[in-house]
Amino acid sequence: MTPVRLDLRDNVALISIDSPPVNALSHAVREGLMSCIEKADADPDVQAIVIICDGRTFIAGADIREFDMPPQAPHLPDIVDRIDACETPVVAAIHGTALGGGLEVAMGCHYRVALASAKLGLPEVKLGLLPGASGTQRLPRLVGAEMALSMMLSGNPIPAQAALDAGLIDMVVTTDDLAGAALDFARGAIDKDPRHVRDLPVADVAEDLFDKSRASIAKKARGLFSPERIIRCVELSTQLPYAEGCKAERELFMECKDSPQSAGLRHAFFAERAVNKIPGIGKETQVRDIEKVAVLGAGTMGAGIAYSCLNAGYSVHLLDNNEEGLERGRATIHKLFEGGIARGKISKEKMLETIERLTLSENYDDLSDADLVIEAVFENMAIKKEVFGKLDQVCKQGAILASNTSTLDVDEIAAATKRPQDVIGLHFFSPAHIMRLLEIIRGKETSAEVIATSLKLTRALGKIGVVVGNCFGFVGNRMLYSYGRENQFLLLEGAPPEQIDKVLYDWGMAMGPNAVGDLAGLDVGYKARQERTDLPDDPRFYRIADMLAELGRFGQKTGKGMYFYEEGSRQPTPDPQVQIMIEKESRALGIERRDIGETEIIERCIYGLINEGARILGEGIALRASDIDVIWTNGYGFPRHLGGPMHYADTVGLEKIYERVCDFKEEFGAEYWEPADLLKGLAQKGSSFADFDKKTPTK
Ligand code: T1G
Repeated sequence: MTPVRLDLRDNVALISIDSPPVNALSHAVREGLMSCIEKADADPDVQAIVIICDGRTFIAGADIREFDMPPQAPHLPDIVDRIDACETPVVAAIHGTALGGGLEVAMGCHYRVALASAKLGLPEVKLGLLPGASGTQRLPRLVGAEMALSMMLSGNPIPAQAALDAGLIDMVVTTDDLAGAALDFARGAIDKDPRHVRDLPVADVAEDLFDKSRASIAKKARGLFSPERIIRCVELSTQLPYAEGCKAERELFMECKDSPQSAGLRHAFFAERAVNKIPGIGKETQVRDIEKVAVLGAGTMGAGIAYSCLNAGYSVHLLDNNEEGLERGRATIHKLFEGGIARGKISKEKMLETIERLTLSENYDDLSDADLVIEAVFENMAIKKEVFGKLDQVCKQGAILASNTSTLDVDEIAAATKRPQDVIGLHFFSPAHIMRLLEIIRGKETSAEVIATSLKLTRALGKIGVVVGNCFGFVGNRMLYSYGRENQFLLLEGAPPEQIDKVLYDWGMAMGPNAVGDLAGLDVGYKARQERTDLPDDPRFYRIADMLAELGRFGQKTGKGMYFYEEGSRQPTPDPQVQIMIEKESRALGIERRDIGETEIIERCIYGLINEGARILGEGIALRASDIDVIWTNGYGFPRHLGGPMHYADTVGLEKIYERVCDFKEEFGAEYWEPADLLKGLAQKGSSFADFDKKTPTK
């Protein structure tokens, strides 16, 4: 059954694509589209053609899954050029999203009409690619080089009205009858000469446009492969005839497609969609209604969580056990709204309307009608158990009791209630209103309904929820311990903090571990370690971090941490006092300091992370290796273009990783470097984490 059909509406041919879920340009769709176009253009009774899609969206691009397969004809550039070559006027009728190859097909058409709610864009850069079917040559001809560049370098879609204003489309359809409006528009175009986009000139271009663009990507797209090639293509669109520009575009597209970066970004795309597939939790799983959310604890995290819930449309009840705390929380939320107004993200009116849904109190009884309670109090087990005990008494049956704990045992917290099936961990990342990641920790009693409801809440908050099992630090923070441990040891063995940070930053991390420690606050990690009773009996273990915290050097918030910070600055400055302290401590611990190279820093920090990830996967705390990748790319600044630590391990090869872990075990001992059984098993089989994931059930 071909996913493309051709119907005649009097003298207009209606070509409809029906290939759920997003009408991606799979081989079957391309074949169907090409044959329908040729048939309609050759039919003397056809005086105009409309291309439209069924389902929730217009074509959302090439079929990304096919990029790992040998290319099959007809190829998209040929289809786009065949549409443009039609003597019969062709109109694209757009709803939902016209993205990537979908917008290229639309720009191959002579006219474009779109529903007001539609969005149009070329997001290829987010996949490490560039528009490879004439998009880099056609968009500048329609909207000018400057706007074309900003659309392709950001990858963000624009709404229909902005597309009309820019000349990308010819009409915004304000009725719901898109097909009818498009057919009328097509009939109106019959007597007009088709407007062949390929023949349009690129409007005048500012002298310094491309230099400016290159300067802007130097920081924003640090280390990325495709942005420079996008700029090159648009530059060529202003210098070369259309066909030659497309030839150059194709070559640069193939370079991007075959780059490890695109493989990493494509992995991240599908990994973020796979997190919703939880065995035993499907569309049939009951979901509870959430209207009233109570947030317990008005500190930085509590206020950020409350703000996110308010913006997602929930009524929010913020509770704290003292008036000052409550006032601080209220002030933080107001400050976040003012920031949103200043950035044009929300209007004053919308803020006032939204803040109406916020209530404050110091009384637990006010939580009795909450559908969901998110506890965000001090990271201490005794306090959390006391809080959950109280919640168990006051909250209505069926209310979900969630803890924002970042490390503590969710089952132990749940045991403080008589309803452990309604208890779950919802681990937000700081700042809670910005970070997209949410670790959803299922306890051994947590019900499928509560997990399904938490996943729905996560989507409503515009976040990515990854369901993980319960252990100390869950997935993200447990792996962070290995990464941070090696950083701490490297400091004692001879690598200055600024060297470690520069090496990992240049390698791709958003920030080095020592700068991250200062940003998050060294007191936070210190208190969490004080809570633990299972830490290694090793005087070197987080020694420097503990010493800094005990000196009150908490990082940015105290102007001093591992680094020194000028008043009001977030710029880390190496502090000779700290270096002296570290060297003195090395001597006290009998550690002979040495010069440490870049490779060793990367391998010890990153391979430690991977080995712990493999252990977590082997224990079933994470369902998929790709889930671990989503957690680290969205929660810990791991470079998205490397796909995440587990995907990166596959690109290096698990044999190599396993071998190096064994070397480190030899050199530094089994306590920290015992290879994970899963890593050993996969490496010895010549297998990969991707192979492991293929065996993970999705239902
Ligand atoms: N190819 C293959 N599968 C796709 C797909 C695509 N382009 N887009 C979505 N899917 C799958 C997705 O994996 C999921 O599957 C389901 O559709 C629903 O997606 C030559 C080189 C359109 C805004 O980058 O941004 O064209 O998990 O959960 O939240 O120049 O999907 O259900 O099995 O994301 O409503 C450029 C990518 C390609 C757009 C809808 N296009 N897609 O969001 O649903 S490169 C893109 C999206 C290209 C040409 C170049 C979003 C969406 P499953 P979803 P959603």
